[in-house]
Amino acid sequence: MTLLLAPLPEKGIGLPHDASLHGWRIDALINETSVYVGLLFVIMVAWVVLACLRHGPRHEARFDHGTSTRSIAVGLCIAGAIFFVVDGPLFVNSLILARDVFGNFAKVEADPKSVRIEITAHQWAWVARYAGPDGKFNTPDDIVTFNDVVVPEGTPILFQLVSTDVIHSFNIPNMRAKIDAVPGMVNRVWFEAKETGEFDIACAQHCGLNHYKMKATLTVLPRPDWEKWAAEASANSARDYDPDDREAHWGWDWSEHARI
Ligand SMILES: [Cu+2]
Repeated sequence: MTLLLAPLPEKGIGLPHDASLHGWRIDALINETSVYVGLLFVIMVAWVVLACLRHGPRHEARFDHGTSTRSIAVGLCIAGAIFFVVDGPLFVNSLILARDVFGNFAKVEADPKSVRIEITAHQWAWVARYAGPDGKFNTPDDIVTFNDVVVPEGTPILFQLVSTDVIHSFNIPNMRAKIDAVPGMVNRVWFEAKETGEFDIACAQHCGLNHYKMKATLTVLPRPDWEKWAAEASANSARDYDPDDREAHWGWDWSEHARI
């Protein structure tokens, strides 16, 4: 098995390396936001500088309480321009992305190649469960890993997540995937890796004293290598299966009612 284990370099001060198929869509929204925020910052600073230069100590102060028709009209125009040029398009584009890509679970669920993984978050670790060859969770051939998620490249990976204690957040920056694990809910997220390698999984909600320890590893393998890994891991699980170890049987039936 050839495996690239060296962490990918994170160059510069920009976003983390994007190793996912659809990550560029998120990056485009972030970059668009940054451009508008930068532009507004420059306009505001120029405005303040201009006001300082024009209205020095010898200039007689003229002011109102912002209740004049002119003040209200100017305020509404600026707010409206910002909303329709900046917030509105960002909001609409986010909704379109959520509908067509990141929230389009029906399409990913229907793909026979996709890999399903259940994640249980707890203070302070991630436990992952794969269904194994029978396709059913909580059976002897399930693969269970601890702080270690192994997935194939070029395949949609579907996660359902729960938490047994407090709110955690399953965050894989290099895959632009992030979702909270909330007690009492099954949440979900998906991504597709476009390259092999090792990537960080972190918890993005401050979840207690040892929050910093919730670091796991995502390993992306070429599909044939992953299939070999899964077959071996499943055979090991089936051999070591203990029907009396009830604590180990925490999996659930793949939920139709999972939410984003
Ligand atoms: Cu956490």
